[in-house]
Amino acid sequence: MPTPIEFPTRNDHLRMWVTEMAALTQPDRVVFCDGSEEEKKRLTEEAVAQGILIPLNPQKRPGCYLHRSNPNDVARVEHLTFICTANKEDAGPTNNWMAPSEAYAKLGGLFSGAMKGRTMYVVPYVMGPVGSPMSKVGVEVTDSIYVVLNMRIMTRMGRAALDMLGDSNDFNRGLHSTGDLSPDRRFICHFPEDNTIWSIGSGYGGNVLLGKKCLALRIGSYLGKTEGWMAEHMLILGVESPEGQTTYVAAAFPSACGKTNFAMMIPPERFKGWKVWTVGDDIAWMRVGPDGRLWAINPENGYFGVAPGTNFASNPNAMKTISRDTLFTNVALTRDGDVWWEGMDGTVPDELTDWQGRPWKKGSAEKAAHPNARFTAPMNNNPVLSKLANDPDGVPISAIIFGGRRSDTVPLVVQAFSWSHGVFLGATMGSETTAAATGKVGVVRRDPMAMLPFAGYHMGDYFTHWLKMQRAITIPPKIFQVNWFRKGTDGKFLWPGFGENMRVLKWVIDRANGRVGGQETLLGWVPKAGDLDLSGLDIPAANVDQATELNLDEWKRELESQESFFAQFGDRLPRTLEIHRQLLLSRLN
Ligand code: OXD
Ligand code: MN
Repeated sequence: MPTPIEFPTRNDHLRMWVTEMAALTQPDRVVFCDGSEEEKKRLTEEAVAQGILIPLNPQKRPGCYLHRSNPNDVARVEHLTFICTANKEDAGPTNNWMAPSEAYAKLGGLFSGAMKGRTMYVVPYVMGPVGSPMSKVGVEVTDSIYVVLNMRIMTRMGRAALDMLGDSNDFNRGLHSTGDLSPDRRFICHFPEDNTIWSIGSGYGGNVLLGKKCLALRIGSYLGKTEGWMAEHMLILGVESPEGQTTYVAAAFPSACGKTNFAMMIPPERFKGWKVWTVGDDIAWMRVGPDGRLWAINPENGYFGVAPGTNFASNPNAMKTISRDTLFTNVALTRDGDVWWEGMDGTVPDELTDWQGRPWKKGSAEKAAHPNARFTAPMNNNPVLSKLANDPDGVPISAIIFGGRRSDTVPLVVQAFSWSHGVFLGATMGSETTAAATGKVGVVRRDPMAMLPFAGYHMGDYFTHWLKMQRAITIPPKIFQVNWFRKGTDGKFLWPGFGENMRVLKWVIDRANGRVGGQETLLGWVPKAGDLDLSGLDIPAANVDQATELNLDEWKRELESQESFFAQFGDRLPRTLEIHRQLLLSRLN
């Protein structure tokens, strides 16, 4: 007989739903999480005892633990991710769709009795600062201690969430079980019309930390469309000038384009007195304020970042952030109980334990850390955390940047002529696949606003929502497109990237504040000669010329590729976007 549920809340909607989920999954016991330190200690000890977490060397990494996931469960699974709207068309051509009745029945079968012999944890959480009118409450029930401990870092979790919810029925209902971890029985289903998420068969972050991609982006984007706000796959940062004026920027880059690095950037020597402050590194929720500007909050409370490639050169602030109280997933373990991954500072250790727990020797053909190994770290550890990161009002956004990974065609920086032209730039964003992913290098995968895997409804309607927002935003942010990844004929990057991106960011905020001129081109406004501060930059001037040049042949091909991308949206593609494509075509001709 399972023990009766002890409810720390009088909210009948929540009590009823938890009772239903327990009846379905049949756990041995149900535990409501309160978010306390005592609870963290208890669950961590339990996770260590069960081998779910391995304590790291407390001198080197105080409060840090290593988790190894099942080797078949190491990344988001887009092919097993579904948008379950009553109408198939509402999910659009870029999402997998399942009818809600079919999804509830199919996953219901898998969830039935799935928590037998296990504990069901009920995790109430807030996405966004507690009490902010922009924040949302979710409740995730899960049978994974790893999920609970990660949600503790990534969200404001426990008592505060129950207090914020009060008697309301307005919360996201998230059901998760690791099931048997079989990829054949793994599904991540979103029911935007019910504000519900069901995830089974995975223990990996993006599939199971339901506040992040599932609620903050897929369900969030749907709520945003319905309620008149925007949920975007964007970092948020503030750039402070030596005079103390801070300008806030939101930026969308596809996964693995260095968003976390950009969000925590340290300006180079040349920019003495300038500071970059992080508000968020992955997701922005944006609403129009009473002043007609767009205001953004970061709904998250921590960073779920990719470890490999992170080091004191690429991101010193991230290295400091993960020095304590961090959970590492699928990294390698050193002999003295520290973590290691490809691209870490210093020499490669002679011997390690690899991400699967196997002995590893220097020179081995296999990677010691999984390429998608992660750290989960509290945002408060970040030495450059913005003092407004917890502000319920958020920050006013002056510029929006769309970036991608393109070895040709797209210049270093361009400013859109208008909001709708900016939406066109975002909608046609693309990134090149790597050899590892497709076997063919340089194939452009269109990833509009970096939202292709994350828009919870029809992408054509999503573009329309972006265009409609203009009516409400009386002081719209300026929109820019950037590309740090253009290559020369020798196949080498033309632009040094990392901290040097501050030079481009400086032009962006100067433009946003109306402090600098620009030069009009076919594509948009670009920096006038001399306006991009290149002093002290140790690369040939010819590189910058190539990184900023506009190649007409490349652009003709680009526009053809955009045409076939747009075609799939049929009559849900807003005409405005096709008109922008045609206008550019006629300018080119
Ligand atoms: C992420 C992603 O994990 O975009 O943030 O894949
Ligand atoms: Mn992301």
